Amino acid sequence: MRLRLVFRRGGGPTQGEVCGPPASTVKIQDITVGHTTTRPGDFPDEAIPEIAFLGRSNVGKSSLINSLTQRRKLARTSKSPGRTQAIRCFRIVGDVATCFFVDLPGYGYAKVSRKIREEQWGKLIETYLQRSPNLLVGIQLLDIRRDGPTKLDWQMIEWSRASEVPTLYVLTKSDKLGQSKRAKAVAAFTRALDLPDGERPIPYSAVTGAGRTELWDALDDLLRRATQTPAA
Ligand SMILES: Nc1nc2c(ncn2[C@@H]2O[C@H](COP(=O)(O)OP(=O)(O)OP(=O)(O)O)[C@@H](O)[C@H]2O)c(=O)[nH]1
Ligand SMILES: [Mg+2]
Repeated sequence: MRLRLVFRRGGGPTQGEVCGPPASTVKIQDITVGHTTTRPGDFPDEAIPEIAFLGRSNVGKSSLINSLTQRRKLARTSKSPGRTQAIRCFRIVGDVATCFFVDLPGYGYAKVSRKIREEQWGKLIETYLQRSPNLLVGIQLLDIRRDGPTKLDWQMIEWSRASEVPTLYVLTKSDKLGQSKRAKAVAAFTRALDLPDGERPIPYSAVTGAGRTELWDALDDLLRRATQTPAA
């Protein structure tokens, strides 16, 4: 039986809201590699919530997917940027809901020609963000070692905000900073992103797993709301 989505674009809950019983860490029962495409508008034909991972090339999108699922080799990671060129979906069967994790190609990869970046990458991502019928939330990844979002990050963030895609912000590679620098970076990004009161980006390390429970709790909460049966 297909899950019925009650989530609506633009009307979604925000990261800081509390609703229902406290969220617990999602238990994953099964993971399979699903739909993969390089064609704009070619969406998965299964209507389950999609969680999309957005961020510049090499920021750690594929590593975050592997860390959240605790599968080391699910999404391909690489030291050389530009590894993920296609939209790749992973079907996650959890105890809360079944959903797709969507690994998107990173932006800002200098070696890809401008024409390809604008005509192919741009169309692929823009069409996905604007038209994907089951996109539940975008996870915007930002490197914690920067002082704030870069110019390209801002372009992406403005795109998501214009498309009314609810967004969670994750600061990657948090193991690279000591505790006090990490706290300062979280405060700086919170200010720069102008997040509503009580919300903050989640510092995450794919190396140590720090941030995993906090991020899963936020996703768990969104998935519960998206897949609950509406009252008659
Ligand atoms: N220390 C540390 N390194 C990380 C972390 N996350 C990712 N990396 C490293 O950063 C590099 C890029 O990681 P990927 O996950 O492949 O990045 P990506 O965003 O998927 O890159 P593209 O597919 O090119 O867009 C790899 O060398 C990872 O090992 C982290 O939390 N801590
Ligand atoms: Mg990748």
